[in-house]
Amino acid sequence: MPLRRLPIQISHEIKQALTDKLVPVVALESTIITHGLPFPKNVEMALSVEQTLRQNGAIPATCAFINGIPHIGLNHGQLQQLAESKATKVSRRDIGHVMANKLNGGTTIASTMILSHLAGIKVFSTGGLGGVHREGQLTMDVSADLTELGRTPVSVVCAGPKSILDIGLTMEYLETQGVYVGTYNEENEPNIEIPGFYCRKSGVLSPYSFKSFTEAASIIHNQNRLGLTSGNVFCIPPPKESALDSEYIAGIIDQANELAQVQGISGKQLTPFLLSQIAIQTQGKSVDCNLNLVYNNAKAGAEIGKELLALEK
Ligand code: PSU
Ligand code: MN
Repeated sequence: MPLRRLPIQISHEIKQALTDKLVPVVALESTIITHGLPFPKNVEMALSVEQTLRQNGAIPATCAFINGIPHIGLNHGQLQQLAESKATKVSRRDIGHVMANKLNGGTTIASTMILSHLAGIKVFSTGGLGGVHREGQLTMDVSADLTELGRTPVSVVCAGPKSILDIGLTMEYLETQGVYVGTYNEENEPNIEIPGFYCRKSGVLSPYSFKSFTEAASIIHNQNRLGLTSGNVFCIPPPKESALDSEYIAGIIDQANELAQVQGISGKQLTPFLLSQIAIQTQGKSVDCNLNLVYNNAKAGAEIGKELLALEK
């Protein structure tokens, strides 16, 4: 469908960039603003990550639902409104409901991929991927991010699935869905592991690694040339300076998972609950790590976007 016929509010700047194909557009999600980070760090992050993308030669495209209308590209007032308001967490299944009821909503990775693909945006950077929750084989709590990656050709640049999840099961699920997962391996380390969001390692080997952003772009480009309809996950280990020690965080995560069970928290509330518990228990260290890795992933997203545009010329 031509862009102008879609019931999506796309900013003028983004429309222009998608038409001109001179500068890459990189999508950003907004559940991290509405449900992932505490106020006011969420606003700070939302503004700074956009700036990081611009400083690295890309146009930011933050996605969200405002009064039920899907938006790609928000102004500062809208970002602020979203960060302060009671917004719904919107994944694929929530979209029609939020539009029909004119609600504000933060988009998860899944729904950001949907909006991005409709608009023709191919690269999306964020913090952490949803996944198969621990005991997921019993609870069937598998993030809709994973099925979306199996059906929508958008590439997600992230710091891996959070260690609150079962990363091994998450990798199995993504393999079944036909999703490439690679970890950035600049230094050519043997046996590189998937990063576990707060930690540079997770104990689970990465199915693939990529040495450069050119290689990442080439993977996307070759899939596009064949018309494959699945997405990709490019994992960037969190910056060394702010990564947390795996043993330190493991105990805190176990406690948070236990508390969630005791309090009967499940479904879409589980991820936000675990994140807030971890923030409390680490006295904000997890939040600082989260912010730094979001900026780091934005830089990588901008580089991959630039390389992809060059290949598409
Ligand atoms: N990881 C983060 N912060 C977040 C999320 C993941 O570090 O806010 C959000 C993302 O929007 C992701 C969603 O798409 O949680 C996954 O939620 P669920 O597991 O309910 O699908
Ligand atoms: Mn879930």
